[in-house]
Amino acid sequence: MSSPPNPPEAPAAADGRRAGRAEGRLAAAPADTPPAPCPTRCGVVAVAGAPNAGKSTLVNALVGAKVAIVSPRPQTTRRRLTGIALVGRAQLLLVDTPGLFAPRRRLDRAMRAEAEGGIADADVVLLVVDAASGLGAAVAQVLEDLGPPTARRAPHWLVLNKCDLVRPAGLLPLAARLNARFPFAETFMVSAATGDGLPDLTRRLAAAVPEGPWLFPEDRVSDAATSLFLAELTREQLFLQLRDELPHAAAVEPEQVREAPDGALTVHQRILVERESQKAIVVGRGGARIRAIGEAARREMEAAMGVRVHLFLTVKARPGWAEDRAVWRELGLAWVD
Ligand SMILES: Nc1nc2c(ncn2[C@@H]2O[C@H](COP(=O)(O)OP(=O)(O)OP(=O)(O)O)[C@@H](O)[C@H]2O)c(=O)[nH]1
Ligand SMILES: [Mg+2]
Repeated sequence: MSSPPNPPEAPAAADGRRAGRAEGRLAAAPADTPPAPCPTRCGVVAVAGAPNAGKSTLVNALVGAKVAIVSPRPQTTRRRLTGIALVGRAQLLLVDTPGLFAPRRRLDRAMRAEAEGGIADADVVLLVVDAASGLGAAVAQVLEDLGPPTARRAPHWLVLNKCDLVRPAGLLPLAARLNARFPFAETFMVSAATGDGLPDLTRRLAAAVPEGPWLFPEDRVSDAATSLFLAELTREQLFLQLRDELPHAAAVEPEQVREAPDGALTVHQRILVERESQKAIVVGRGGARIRAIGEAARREMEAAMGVRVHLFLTVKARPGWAEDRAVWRELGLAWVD
């Protein structure tokens, strides 16, 4: 198995930056040969697909740092997030999108609008399909929603993910069935979890994005504000530690992040749920559950930021938070009517 192209040797720092990216990228040319023109490239790569296909895992693997939260449950990602990868002279802006599914709530509609916006703005669209689940109803719906390819639209590439979970013999027939439904320009077989197949994918992406200046400083790994990223890490624990519909009924408000002179962060966040009964579950007996959530989230924060973190969580039952514009602003969500 090969490793991801940007090994996570340099973790994301406090403001979504990464250290030590530039060294050793361009070998110095001998003095008597004129330097060959080597323009930079920069482009937007939308990472789209059905819920739970492994889109966020793929973005993290390509960036080489954890920028997006991941869970075994569908509908983990709620808003668009750009992870930034450097491949040689190319800057890839990898837009992680919420999974495409039939919306019911306003929040679902917002997630879908975020995903569609990400696809519309892209230079290349990666359609991620869980190879272990295959061509089920959710993927069929996504393919139908894509509609016919047109000359104006960005090329769509099929990425069969989770190939570590399936027998290789099953992959080609699955790829053929998917290509019969939509004429993908390219097909890749990868495992975002093991990194298998990713070096080839990144090389091809780097060649496919247009020439142009980089849009972000080279040490950035994501476009997210630190406070929102830290709130996402707590929300990830809600998805990992709570059952049934509760994670979908919850949000994490990033109330305050303060940095001490020694770099340590004091983070205050508020978990919002819909009902008092849900609040009781999140808090747990004697506060055991909220302590476990806070402990795990704090460890993730310290790993991502490389500094000590003091995390203070409160839980509030706020009926109708998902219909409240002011709360959406706090959460960094774009309101949809
Ligand atoms: N075995 C295996 N598991 C994977 C792979 N990629 C992702 N997963 C797992 O699949 C689950 C879903 O991954 P996510 O990255 O959260 O999926 P997503 O497409 O972003 O999901 P939504 O945001 O809910 O749409 C997690 O449990 C991941 O660990 C892979 O290549 N192999
Ligand atoms: Mg996701």
